Amino acid sequence: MKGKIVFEEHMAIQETLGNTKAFAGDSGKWEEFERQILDMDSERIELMDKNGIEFAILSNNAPGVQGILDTNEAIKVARKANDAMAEAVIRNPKRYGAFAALPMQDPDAASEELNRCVKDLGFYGAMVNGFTQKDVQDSAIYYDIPEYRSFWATVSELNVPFYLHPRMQIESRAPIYDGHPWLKSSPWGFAVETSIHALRMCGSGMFDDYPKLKIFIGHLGEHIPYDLWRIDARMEFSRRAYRGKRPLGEYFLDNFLLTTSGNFSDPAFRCCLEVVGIDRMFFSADYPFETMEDACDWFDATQVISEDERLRIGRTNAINYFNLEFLKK
Ligand code: GRE
Ligand code: ZN
Repeated sequence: MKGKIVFEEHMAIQETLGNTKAFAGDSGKWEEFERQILDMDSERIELMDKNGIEFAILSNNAPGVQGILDTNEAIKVARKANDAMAEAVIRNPKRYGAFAALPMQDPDAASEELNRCVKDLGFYGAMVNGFTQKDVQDSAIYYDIPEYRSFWATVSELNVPFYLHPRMQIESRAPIYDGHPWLKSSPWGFAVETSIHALRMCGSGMFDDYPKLKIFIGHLGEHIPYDLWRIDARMEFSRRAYRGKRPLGEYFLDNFLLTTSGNFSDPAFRCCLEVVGIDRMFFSADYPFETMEDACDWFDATQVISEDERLRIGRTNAINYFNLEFLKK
C-alpha cells in the first residue's frame, strides 16, 4: 500500500542517544540503530519511499528526556531534541511531522514546552517515554498522580494526543527480573511498564477531569486489549482506591488509541480490532528498532483486514485524526 502514515518513529540527538544503548546494545545491531536513529534525511527518506510510507511523525528515543535526573538539564535537552525535529520538518515538510519530547520532571515546564511545540512549531502532540526519573537514580514518577493534573489540563486544552511510549524499569525497582535481563526490555518488560502506567491513568480519575484526552499506546495495546474483559470482571472484587467514576474498560475504549508499532502479529491484530474497533487503530512501524520493511511487508499483506480497512488503518484514520488534509493533494 502506498501513502502510509506512521508515528512511532524515533530520532535521537547526541544527548539522548546513549541511554537507549542499554536496551538495544546487546543485539549486535547497535551500530545500525545508531546510524539510523541519528539520520532524518537520507536513509530514512529512502526507506520510507521504498516501503510506501508517505508521512512520519518523529519522536525522540527512549528513555530520552525521562531518564535525565536534573530537571534543568531535562528542560534543555527536550528543547534541543524538539528543535532538531522542527528543523527536520522544515527540511522535509511533506514527509515529517513531530511529537514533542517533554521534561516531565517538572509538570509546568512540560506544559510550557508542549505549548511551544504545538503553537510555535506546529507539532502534533507529545511522545513521552514512560515514568520519569528525577533527582535520584532510584525514582519513578507516574503521571496519574495529582501533581500532573495541570499538565493534563494543558494537553486537553491544546487538543493534542499524548503518546505513552515504553521504557525499561530501573534496576533498583526491578528485582523480579533478577537474572533475566532479556525479560526486562522490549520482549516483555516494556509492555508491563507501559500497560501499568496506562491502567493507573484509567484508575486515577484523570479522564473524568479531562474526558477529551487521547493517549496513544503502541505495540498493539501493550497487552491490554487481550485482558480488558478480565480487568473489568475481576474489579468487581478489587476496587480499593480505584478513583475512576466509570468502569476501567470504558476509559480504555474512549481515551486510548492504538498503533501496530513493533507488533506484526495477525492474531494480536485481530484481537485489537475486535476489542477497540477499527477507528481506534493506526499503523506505525517503530523504526529503527523494527525495519520499515518488516512493518510494511506485514501490514501490506495481512489478510486480517480488507483493502478498505487497510487504507483506513494505514492512512485515513491518521489524516482525519491529525488533520493532515495537505496529504490529500
Ligand atoms: C522501541 O522503541 O520499541 C525500542 C526502543 C529501544 C530498544 C528496543 C525497542 O526504544 O523496541
Ligand atoms: Zn518505539
